[in-house]
Amino acid sequence: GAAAQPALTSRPQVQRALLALTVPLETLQVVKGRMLQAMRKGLSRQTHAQANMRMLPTYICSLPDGTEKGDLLVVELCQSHVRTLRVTLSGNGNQSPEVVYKIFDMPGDIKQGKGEALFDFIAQCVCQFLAGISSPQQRLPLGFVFPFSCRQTGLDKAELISWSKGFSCSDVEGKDVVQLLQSAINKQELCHVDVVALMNDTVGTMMTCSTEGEPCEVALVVGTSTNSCFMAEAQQVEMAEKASGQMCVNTEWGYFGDDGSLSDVLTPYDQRVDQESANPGEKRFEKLVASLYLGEIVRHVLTALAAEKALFIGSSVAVLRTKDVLKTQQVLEISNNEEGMAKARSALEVLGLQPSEQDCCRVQQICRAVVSRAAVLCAAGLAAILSHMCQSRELEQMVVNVGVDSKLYRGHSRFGEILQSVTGLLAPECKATLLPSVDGTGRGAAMVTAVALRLAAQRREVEQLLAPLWLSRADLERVQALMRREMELGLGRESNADSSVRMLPTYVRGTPDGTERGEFLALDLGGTNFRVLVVRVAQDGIRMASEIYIIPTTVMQGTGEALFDHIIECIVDFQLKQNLMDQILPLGFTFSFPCQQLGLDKAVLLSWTKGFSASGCVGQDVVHLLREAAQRKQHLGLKVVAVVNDTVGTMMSCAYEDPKCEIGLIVGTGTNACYMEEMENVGTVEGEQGRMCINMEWGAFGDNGCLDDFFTNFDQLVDEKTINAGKQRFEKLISGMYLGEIVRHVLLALVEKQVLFRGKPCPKLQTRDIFQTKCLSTIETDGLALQKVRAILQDLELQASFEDSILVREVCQTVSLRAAQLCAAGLAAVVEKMRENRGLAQLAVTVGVDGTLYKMHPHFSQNLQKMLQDLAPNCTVTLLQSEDGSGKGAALVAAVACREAEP
Ligand code: 0WK
Ligand code: BGC
Repeated sequence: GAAAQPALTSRPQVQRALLALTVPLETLQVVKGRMLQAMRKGLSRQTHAQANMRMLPTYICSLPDGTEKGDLLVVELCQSHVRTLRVTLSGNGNQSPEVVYKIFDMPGDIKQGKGEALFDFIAQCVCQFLAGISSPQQRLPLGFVFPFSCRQTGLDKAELISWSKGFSCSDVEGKDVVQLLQSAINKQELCHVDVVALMNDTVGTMMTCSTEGEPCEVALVVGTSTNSCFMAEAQQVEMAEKASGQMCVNTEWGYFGDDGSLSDVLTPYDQRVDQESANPGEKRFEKLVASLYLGEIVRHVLTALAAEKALFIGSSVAVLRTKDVLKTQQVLEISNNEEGMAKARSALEVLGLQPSEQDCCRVQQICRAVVSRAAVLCAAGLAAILSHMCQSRELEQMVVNVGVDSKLYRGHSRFGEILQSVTGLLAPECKATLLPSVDGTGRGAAMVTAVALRLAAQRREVEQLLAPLWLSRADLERVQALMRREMELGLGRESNADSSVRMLPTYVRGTPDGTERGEFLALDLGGTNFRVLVVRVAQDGIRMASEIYIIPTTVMQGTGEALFDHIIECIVDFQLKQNLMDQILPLGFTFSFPCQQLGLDKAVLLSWTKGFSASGCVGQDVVHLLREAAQRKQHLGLKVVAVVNDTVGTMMSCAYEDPKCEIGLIVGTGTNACYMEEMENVGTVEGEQGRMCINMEWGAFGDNGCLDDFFTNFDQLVDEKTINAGKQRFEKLISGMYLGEIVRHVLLALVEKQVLFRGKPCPKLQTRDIFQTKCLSTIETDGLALQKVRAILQDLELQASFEDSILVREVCQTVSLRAAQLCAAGLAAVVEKMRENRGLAQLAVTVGVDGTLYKMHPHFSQNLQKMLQDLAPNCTVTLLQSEDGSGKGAALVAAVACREAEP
């Protein structure tokens, strides 16, 4: 390879120069490592300001999906000209859109003139271009390719940070360039153009190289200057505050090394190039790889070697002191294999250096070394980007396409080969395909503009569709007031029947006082799992052992006899396992369905909920049904002393830890709440003294139509398909059994509106209950890489793009937030009533909470707490998560029942 050559021909000076220009692999590894650090520094909010690599957000969050269609205008501001294009996208994959373009050379001085003059010139180009082509009168969207570092706050809001590449127009830095161009265009009367997107040239390249099947997620520009961009995980782009999805980041890697982190690569030749540049000390990486400088580097090497009498012996080398006397184009041609030597001779002769054969050979070696160094340093930069992407996507391996817009790449085949192979060496976990962009950034810019329009249109569709699920403060205050009214009606002896919230007395008159003692069996039926427990309540606390048993759907929806027989079988199995066959322990039965309690151990089932519908139970005393089953099974050891609702069991369990706990809340498969009400307010039970726990059965809130304004068509669709349509309407807005179904119907509607899964119908999405609440919780987990959301959807046979994954996450967030806020409105009504009951200005109360949705969902509890605080500011509510389920509570109620039963 190149290295071999020198030994043969050169003098030590040339040898040394070539060595200095050769960056060993281990140094490249170090450079890659430093670039990774610099990238992280630029992405982090804390260190962004000091970062050399600015990692600028571009607000490009999605790649074209081939459905974009329409006429779009693009303007590219290039080194010496402005190019205007009209791109017509057909929407069928857009492989080969129709492009018309025109190039307008830029007057020499405009780059150093007034900013206004520059933008007026660009606007005139646009208008002349439009006048030249037959364009329809309607307003045309325009994408502006502006290859300078900008601080963007949106696709159409970009402030110029600093000019470069010879531009230095006044009154532009620090200003919004989109506005400057739009107002320049508005000055041109007959121009109906809206600037809807501005992008860096690297972004234009990435999009140009992206095709439907082969998205490009990284792009390099190595031309007059150099830069790169890539699709980062949005949550890592801390300056952009975009929680999820991806966002393209413009690295501005030209500035890498300005903090000295390239010191062990820079050679004295580079120092001289930098000192003579327009911006000494700045853009050190750019000055090693961009074509604006390669010629200069070679010139300084030749100057140095000539000074050491290692080259051009006998010729005056004064010419080598002239800046830019050696063009990068020449360097590329000289380093070319075939006619490189010839090029070297002619170039050096033109400079009057009468080169010897050896001189030409050495000059070629130097040119090759400089170009190769540029290529391997680019490779180190690209490898850093690829490894960063692989890490942040938590992938072992990554396959990615890289768009490359580079004269060097096009002009010098070895540049591309070196770039490809060294990147592979430095980032072996990434398989990168380099895709040269053929026609600049025009098509890509059109894609960005089209995507911007598509996203804007889609956003409008999405917001319209989701709006009914967004509850305002006023909506929630209204739900709170309606809940309060229904509670009052439910407590009234006369009005109880009109209320949808049945406010069922539980005959539990107090929370544990710590004197409870004994050993109890407990059953916990109605939640996700059926549990049988043994609970020992002693001086030093409560110990328990339990077993979970499955209730098959066929038993849940079979006969009551079969259901209760199944329960007895589980009890027997548990007693065998726990060696309890020879003891008759008092049993507390948590039965999580609406029951009319007629005593602590007598409860008549009013209706089934949550997917249960066992026959012959409604209207029956469930304790009697259990005892009958025990007889049928000759199980004589059954002594049921209490039956409680899971809300009551949960309140009692938590009250054992925190005496201020006087409310129980379940948000699981179903939802419900209970609380300690003043007996004087419980019109349906005799007695005015003390308090009694009321099982609100708020799941049925709204079954009398009082919540109809809040039901969306998605809720209607969910309710219609349940086995208890029209019932438990509040529960069906909140609880775990239904949230997934609401989400599924919203997604179906979004597919219908062509804004999800590209409108392609997904048979799997027609399947009921594919979205389990567990799945929602995972999708909404903070920081979950979008890749994982896609994977979850893939498991559901839903082919989701990143965009789709973001939208699915937003739908999940919207539906679960509504559930938490409605729950907060219900709870606010309860704590406010208790505060008024007790005539307190401020109430401090604890709520014992259980249920899979509340426990597993990443945001439910915070969203509930926040809205509860807003709706009931005079109540300090502590939400205490129940650790041991309501089985313990049932045992405590049983203990009270036993104590009361003692003579
Ligand atoms: C665990 C309690 C049980 C209650 C359940 C509700 O021990 O009584 O029914 O929580 O949550 P789910 O299992 O329905 O999510
Ligand atoms: C039942 C309540 C139960 C709640 C939570 C509702 O469906 O009607 O009795 O408390 O689910 O499990």
